[in-house]
Amino acid sequence: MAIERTISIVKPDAVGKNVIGKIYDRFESNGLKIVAAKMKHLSRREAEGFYAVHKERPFFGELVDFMISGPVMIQVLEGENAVAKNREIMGATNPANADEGTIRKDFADSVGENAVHGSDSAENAAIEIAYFFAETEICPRTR
Ligand code: DAT
Ligand code: MG
Repeated sequence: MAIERTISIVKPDAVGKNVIGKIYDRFESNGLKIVAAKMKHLSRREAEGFYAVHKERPFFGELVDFMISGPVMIQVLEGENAVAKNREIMGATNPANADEGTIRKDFADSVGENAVHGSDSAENAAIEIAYFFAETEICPRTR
């Protein structure tokens, strides 16, 4: 299976609950390696640009307001099948529908405030990684 990279964001609700480490443990326990990370309080413009694909959705304003309500922790995860594996570890968008043992089941309160973001395809992962990180900020750990 191919080694991939994906973007993960610990959203303001989970940063506020002080569970960054608990969420990082889920990645590491499942074989994903953190190869870059930064904490950032996004500007409105950064959040709107990141979620531009959703700009016509009715929840866009609410989503942007939430994403700039506090700092986020942004990381690049690397590993076999990283995009799909991270999505699996995250659980369904709505925590009410998330499987037991997933991040959203354990740490999210609602579909709007759902603890984590994860890229949904390898193609979008590449775009999202480049949105937040220069290649020189990424430290490959697989050889
Ligand atoms: P995901 O984050 O699982 O990839 P998505 O890409 O469909 O989900 O939506 C992006 C984010 O937008 C999601 O994490 C939370 C918010 N969102 C999605 N559907 C929503 C809804 N029905 N009401 C409020 N916020 C929603
Ligand atoms: Mg998505």
